[in-house]
Order: sequence, then C-alpha cells, then structure tokens
Amino acid sequence: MADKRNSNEKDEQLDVFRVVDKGKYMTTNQGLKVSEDELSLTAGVRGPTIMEDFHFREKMTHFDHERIPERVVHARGFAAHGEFELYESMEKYTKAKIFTDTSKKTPTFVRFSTVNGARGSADTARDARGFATKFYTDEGNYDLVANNIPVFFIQDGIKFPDVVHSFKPEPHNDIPQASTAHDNFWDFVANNPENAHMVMWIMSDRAIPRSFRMMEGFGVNTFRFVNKNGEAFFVKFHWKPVLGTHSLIWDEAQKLMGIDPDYHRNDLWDAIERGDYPEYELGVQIVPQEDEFKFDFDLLDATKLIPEEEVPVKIIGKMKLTKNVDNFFAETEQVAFHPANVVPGIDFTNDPLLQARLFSYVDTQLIRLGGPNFHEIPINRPICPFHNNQRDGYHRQTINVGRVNYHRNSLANNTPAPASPEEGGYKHYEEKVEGKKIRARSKSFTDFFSQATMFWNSMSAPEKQHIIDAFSFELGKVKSKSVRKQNVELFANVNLELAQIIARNIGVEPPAQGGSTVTKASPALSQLNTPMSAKTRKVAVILSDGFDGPYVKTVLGAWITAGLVPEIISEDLGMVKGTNGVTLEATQNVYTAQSVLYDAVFMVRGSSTDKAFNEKAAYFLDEAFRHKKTIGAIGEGEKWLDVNNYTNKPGVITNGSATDFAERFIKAVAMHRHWNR
Ligand code: HDE
Repeated sequence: MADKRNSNEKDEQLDVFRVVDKGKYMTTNQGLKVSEDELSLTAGVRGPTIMEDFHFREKMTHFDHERIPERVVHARGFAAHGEFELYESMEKYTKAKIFTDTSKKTPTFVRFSTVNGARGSADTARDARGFATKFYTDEGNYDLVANNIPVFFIQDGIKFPDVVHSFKPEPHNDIPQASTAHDNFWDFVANNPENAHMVMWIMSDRAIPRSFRMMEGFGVNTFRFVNKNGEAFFVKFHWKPVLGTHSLIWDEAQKLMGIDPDYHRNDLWDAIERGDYPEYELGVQIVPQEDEFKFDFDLLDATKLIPEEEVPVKIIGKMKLTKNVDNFFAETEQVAFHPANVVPGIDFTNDPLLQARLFSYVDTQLIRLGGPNFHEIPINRPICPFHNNQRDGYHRQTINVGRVNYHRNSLANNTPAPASPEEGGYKHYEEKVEGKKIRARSKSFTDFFSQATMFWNSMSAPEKQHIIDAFSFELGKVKSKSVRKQNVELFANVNLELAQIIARNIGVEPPAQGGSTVTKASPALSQLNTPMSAKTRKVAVILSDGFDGPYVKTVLGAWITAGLVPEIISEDLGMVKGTNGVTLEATQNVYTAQSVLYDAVFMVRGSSTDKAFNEKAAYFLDEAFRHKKTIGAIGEGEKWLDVNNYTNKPGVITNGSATDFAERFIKAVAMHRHWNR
C-alpha cells in the first residue's frame, strides 16, 4: 500500500518532553526506520526466530520492563494539573513567596490516592485518602503531602512499618485486598491505643468520600512558618473543597467497587473535561511560638488536631484543577512527593512523625524510580533553574557541560555558589535543641482518648450511626474473639454506649464500665456543617419514548444552568422521542446504568412496556431511596412512587410547573442526602 506520509516530515514535539507519535514513521529507539512490526525475523516462513532480530528484542525487552514497583503505600492514585492563587499576603508569618505574592499564579500538580490498596484496587475502599500537592514555585518545588484525615495512627515514625504491615493484606494469603476488615489490623488497633482517634475517623464517612473534589486535605503534622525577620509560628495546613465535604454510604461504596472500580478517577477526569474545575481553598491555623503549651495536647503529636473553634482556619488562597494528565505513567505514576521539599519561609517541627517522613520519601523514591535522578523526570523538575555538583547515577539525563563538579573551585569562579538568605538561600530555623539521647516520649503525648471522644461528640446522629455500622462491619469480619473483645474494651474508653452497641453487634459481652467524661465537641468536624451545593451532581434521567417533551426539556435546561449533570438512561442507547417533537439522546441503557453511579434520580419513565427497562427503573428507584438520594418523578414515573409508598417522603419531589419542580429538585440535591427519610 502506498504510504502517504511525507518522508521529509519534521519530528514535531510539543516541548522537550511531550512527544506526539501520531502521524510519524515508526523507528527503533536508535532512530532506525522499522519496515515490519508484526512478524519476527524467522528462518523460513515456518522456521525458528533468529537471535539477530534486534527490533523484536528491543520491543520485547522494553515491554518486559514497563512496570516499576508500586508505592508501598498510596499505590493507587489519580492526578491532575492546576494552579494556586493567593488571596492575601502572609508576610507577617512567612517569607515564602508563594504565600506573600498575590500577583502570582503558581502551577500545581495534585495526586489523590488511597493508602492501603494495590495499584489495581478499587477507588471506594474504606481508607484515608492522600491529597499530595506539588507547587512549582519560583523558589523551588514545595510539596504539601497531605491526607483527607487530619490525624494519624501513630505518634512516632518508627512505628510506620508496623501500622502499614497491619492494615495491608495479611502476609500468608494476601487477603483481604484494600480493606482493614481483618484480624491483623484490629489486633494492631487494640494493642496500640494511640491510634484510637485516627480509627474513629477511618470508621467515619470521611473514609468513603463521594469524590476527590469533595474532600478536605490536611497537612497533619505541625509545620513552621518563618518570616523575613526570622520570627517563627506553628502552622497546620488545610484544604477546603469549595463544593463541601461529602461522602458515600458504605453500601454504595461496596457496590461501586464492583460496578465502577474507577469511580473517583472517572469523576475527577470527567469534571475537568467538562470544565467543572475542582476548587480547594487553602487554609492555615497559625499558633504563635509562645502559645506552644497552651493546648490540652502536644502540638508535636500527630494523633491530635487543633479544633477550628480554638484556632480558626484562615483562608489564604485557592487552587483550581484545570487539566488532566497527558500520560498516566509519565505524570501520575512517576511523580515523587516529599514533605522535605520546602521553600524559604516554611520549616519543620520536632513532631517525631514528621521527622521520620523527612527521611522516608526520598528513600522510597530511590528504589521505586530506580536511582537518584528522579528529579529530572519532567513531572518532578522544578520550573526554576537548578544547579549543583551532583553528577551521574542511574538514568542521568542532564549533560552537564564543563569540567568542574566540586565545590570550592577556582576554575569555575567557585560556582555554582551557595546563596545567602538575603539572596534566597534556605536557612533552617535556629531552634534551640538540647537533651539526652533517649528513646522515650514526653508525657504530653499520653492522652489517647480525649480527642477520639471529641470526634464522636461532634458527629450528627446519622454520622454516629455510620460509625457504629462501620465498626460492626469491620470487627464482624475479625475471626479472633479475643481481638474483637480487646477492641470493644479499647473503644469503651472513647464512648461506652458506642462500645456496648458494637459489642452486641459482634457477639462480645458488652462492657459495663468505661466511658469518657469528655463533653467537648468541635462542630466543624461534622459533615452536616459543610458547604452544600447541587453543582456537578449527576442526575439519572430515566425515560422512554412518549415522555412529556416540553416539561422534561424545561427541567433539564434549568438543571444544566444550575450546574447539575443530567444523563439520559433509556431502553437502548440513541435517540428517545418525547411529545411535541422533543428528542433526547440516551447515553446509558439498562445494561450500563446503575443507581450508585448517580447523586439523584428523575423518574420520567414514558410509555415503555419493556420488561428489562421497567425492572431496572424500579430497582433504581428503590436503591436511590434507600441511599437517601433526591428522587423526582413525573407522569408514569410518579405512579411508581405510590406502589413503593415513597410519595411525600423527604427529598421526593413531584408536581408543580416544570420550573418550580426543577427549582425544588435542585434545592433537594444540594442537601446531598435526606437523612430524615
Ligand atoms: Fe506518607 N509516605 N508516610 N504520609 N504519604 C508515602 O512515599 C511515610 C504520612 C502521604 O501521591 C511514601 O512516595 C511515613 C502522613 C501521601 O505519591 C512513603 C510516615 C501523611 C503519600 C511514605 C507517613 C502522609 C504518601 C510511599 C509516618 C499525611 C502519597 C510512596 C512517619 C500528612 C504521595 C512515596 C503520592 C506516600 C512514608 C505518614 C501522606 C513510604 C514514614 C501522616 C499523600 O515514603
């Protein structure tokens, strides 16, 4: 066949790193044009393959080495590019340009992740979520490597391998995947009481987010801000999603693991492709140095949070995610975060968890990314210039020109030269440190339960019920009676009633004693006190031929204007005919659509008598109702509400003009769920 390609075509590239292969001749990695890519070189048409087939060997060898080790934790992730803008200068607290220059838009790259599961596990497992942000600042890369839960399991990083071993699949049989519902994890929990607070969060709705776009991010560890006068402040970082913090229901989360294991990936990808750019405001809690000991916990203890009611979260800027990745492996998989990637004005504290993190991240990248040059991978490169005397090593790409590769030289005029702090050189905060070398922890770290109780006290009734359900599920899967009992005894320290209910659910003698005298609550911790919005919520519109054309058209128009995302589901894919010449395209059918994929349902139904369609519609309605989602129904659809006794229940919208119906529906969707159903 004649080849239409111009053999003189230039090798176009988007930039040094982004290559478009489409429309080009195929070559080997040495640039040699390939004439045949489907047949190996053989001795005769039925003969053995010949060793000399360098093209086959190069292709196969590369393929054989396509995978790199997955992250030991946070293996499953999904990322996007964005930008950060500062609302007001924080120069009183920090000299970091990213937090003082309001004129600047700083590029960012964010990777969301689950912690426990393998790279191929499902998105909606019960777990903490990683929320790692790389800011490509003019002063170097700054990484805010956060989670969606503000506290951690342990106080000292030396215990990290233990907690991770305990929650990963059990080592003898690699079961269960991406789940903490097993003996080893709960054995660890019962015997390491410092994790009680974190475990309360893991059992809460926070561990099953509705979307990456609807979860908070927390730096967890206490960091330091340092201003240009050298004055320091303690700081905790927060990301607050503009759409509010919302969660799935456990039954949904479990079903989604099978129906759409990529649920959170799809959600983020689709939102960005639609132009619904996810937004998060950055907040800081700032504590003056002199207030270090004014709290009833230690600021260096990562199992504690600072209640927002005690130190308000000051909102200082916003990040918007505006672009999906071009290549998952090159960007999402190869990105390397590190809490020690800081810029002048941001510093560390002696939090023993943070100190361990400062060691661990580079150490793990060395094996995962195959050597010390991973900062040269495009996604990891700073956008500001970088120069030093580091050389060579696996996968070195920079061709350093010149003979000098050592500091204190005369041949290159003693460059690259260190910069003074005035010139932007990083200077560590001069904290006075003294003490005996000792393996011991301060007594101020020993209250393991007060904040766990505060978390429980802060929950609304449905949130408390979900926590009980989660404990009962997870501990119900634990085979060891002793481990079950030990956990009931542990959580009796948090709340006696909670422990008693769990005990009954899991066949353990309910404890008679225990409980907590802590009455403190932090209302900011309840997800009922979060921004509510109907924007970007997905609505299943179930209809068939003969639907009320003008009515549905008006309703959908109003929803799209309000930012909802309706999706038409019918018997088959393709055009569906309504009255008055209105036609709509069904992009989902009875085979592909499931109620758990949507935030709300609009049951129109139409005149279809198709059994599969009607059965699906009935199932949809039933499940959406049980999951407390908004349901709207008109015409034939409305009749089904009566059959199931759903009419006039909270969040069930019927009647009225199309405009009025659409409005009431939007308000109901914005409530996220109707817990009073
Ligand atoms: Fe991490 N953590 N971590 N971590 N972490 C890693 O680094 C570690 C902790 C967090 O999307 C690893 O590159 C230790 C807290 C995120 O690529 C590893 C300790 C928080 C990500 C590591 C902690 C985090 C990681 C594995 C306790 C919330 C994913 C792969 C001392 C503030 C980043 C890697 C990404 C990844 C170590 C505790 C957040 C092994 C030793 C607390 C979001 O280096």
